[in-house]
Amino acid sequence: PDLEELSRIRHEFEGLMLRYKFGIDEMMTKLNILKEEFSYRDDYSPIEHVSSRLKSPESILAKAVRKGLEPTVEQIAEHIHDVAGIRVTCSFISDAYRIFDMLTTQADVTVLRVRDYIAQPKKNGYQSLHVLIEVPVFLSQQVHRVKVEVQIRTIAMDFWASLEHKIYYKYDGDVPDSLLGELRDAAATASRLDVTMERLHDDVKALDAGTERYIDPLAVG
Ligand code: 0O2
Repeated sequence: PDLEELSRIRHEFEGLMLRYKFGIDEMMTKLNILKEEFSYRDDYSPIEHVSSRLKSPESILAKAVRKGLEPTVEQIAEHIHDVAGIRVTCSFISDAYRIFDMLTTQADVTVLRVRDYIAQPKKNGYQSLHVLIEVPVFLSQQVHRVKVEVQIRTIAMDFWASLEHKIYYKYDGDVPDSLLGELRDAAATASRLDVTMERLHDDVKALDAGTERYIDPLAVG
């Protein structure tokens, strides 16, 4: 391609990335609203932490090659689903599903795909609830429906996944068997911790329910 063609491709790609950034902005607003509402309403929020990332052009191209795609804007938009990524960490498994329900029932959110690796962990032990959604972004001339991958997981799942991710990249995907075994054990330990913490949390809630009557401040007036 000549210089003019290259500059057109570059401009088109920048436009695509900008739309994904706007998709992230929309989703971050939704999650921050929920988080602030929770901290106003209760002294406990089911959302511990929210982070976002826009996949780098290098990772997009690497994934496109892996999937055997042409590196065009159309192919990327259609087949790479995690250019815009949001990660929500929660304290408890039930909170992960609560946040999932709150997001996916919002009127402007369309659910394209759900992968529940909490109910069905991956073979390596990975747990997380993935939902691919589409959210409208209102531009001056048109409305774009932007795909955003939301990963919802507990703190324990997140702790495991970040270390596993580092190890995976360190060994370039070829992790020694002994380490894989230890990672699977660690995933089982994290999962047991999640179950125990959830039970303790339920016990405390049951105790609280016996002593307090809850009044919803946002429902008053
Ligand atoms: P990074 O560096 O986090 O961006 P798809 O092409 O969407 O049909 P894909 O991409 O395998 O298939 O989708 P899936 O299963 O929803 O996983 C996408 C993302 O989930 C990954 O993105 C990771 O962030 C996370 N993930 C999935 N499996 C694992 C795992 O075994 N360990 C860890 N640590 N994370 C996992 P990327 O692009 O692979 O990586």
